[in-house]
Amino acid sequence: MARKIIITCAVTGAIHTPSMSPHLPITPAEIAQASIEAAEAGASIIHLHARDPETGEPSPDPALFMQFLPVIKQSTDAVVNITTGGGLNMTLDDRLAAPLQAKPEMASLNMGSMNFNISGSAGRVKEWKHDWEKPYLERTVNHIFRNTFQDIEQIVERLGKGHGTRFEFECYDVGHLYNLAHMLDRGVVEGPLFVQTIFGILGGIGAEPRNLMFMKETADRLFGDQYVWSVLAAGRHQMNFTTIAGMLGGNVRVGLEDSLWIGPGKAATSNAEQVRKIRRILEELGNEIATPTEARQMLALKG
Ligand code: KMH
Ligand code: ZN
Repeated sequence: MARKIIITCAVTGAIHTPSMSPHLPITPAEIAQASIEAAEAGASIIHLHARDPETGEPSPDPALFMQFLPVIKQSTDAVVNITTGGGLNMTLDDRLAAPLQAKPEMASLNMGSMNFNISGSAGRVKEWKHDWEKPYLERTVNHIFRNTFQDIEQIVERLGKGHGTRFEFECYDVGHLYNLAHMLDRGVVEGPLFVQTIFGILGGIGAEPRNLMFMKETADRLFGDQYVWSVLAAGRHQMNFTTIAGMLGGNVRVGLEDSLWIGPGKAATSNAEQVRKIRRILEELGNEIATPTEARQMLALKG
């Protein structure tokens, strides 16, 4: 089979706030609709967070996830990937609550503790629509995104070993690749590893093409043929980084979680618009896009 590119779409996340874009899906119905449209546009994996429908604030409440997960499952064949990164100030138990209930094929697994600041991805913040937004974003200046070795092992133990969920390993810097290699060496995780290398989050490695090459070369050395490479880049770097990654043999992630833009100075009006754009670029350059079935094969998912 010729190599096919997996497109992941991360539809809402926990960083951007409703005042930054009227197109950010917030309610369960909006998240379901955005996911279905993204899958129809060519995304074979949908990465999901939930939000409080009243305020838009990120929420770990499994009841909210359960309002959109079955709708997405019924309407698409896409792989459902639930965050374990959650949002600011959520405990590990909060972060695990929805995935433990939903037992998805895939969940995110963040490979190290770090500073994590909105500035890397948010674009411009002009006004605060909800009371929680300003303090929420200000908290990032003294916030640690906690992912200790013990946290990582606990997520693998409870979700991976417990329910057969496989992971999108989120690596925001070179050290995170070594953390993952350490887990591989100790037999905590096994291949094929879906390694999501992330560029342009303030607190992680910057969005420069030489860093993309360095992360890829490091992953090649550490994981050899035991990994499947994917790339996301925050904000305005999203489309050019994913294009380069596609041409270098990688897979790609887009979506409004990672960027609110569709082009220079132009806001994206939907997740599907971003999926269509990267698909168009990659197909124009001679690549083929993976179906959900092909993505499941490439990543050894439980289906
Ligand atoms: N917001 C992305 C840069 C997670 O959900 O676990 C990383 C992410 C984290 O997707
Ligand atoms: Zn996420």
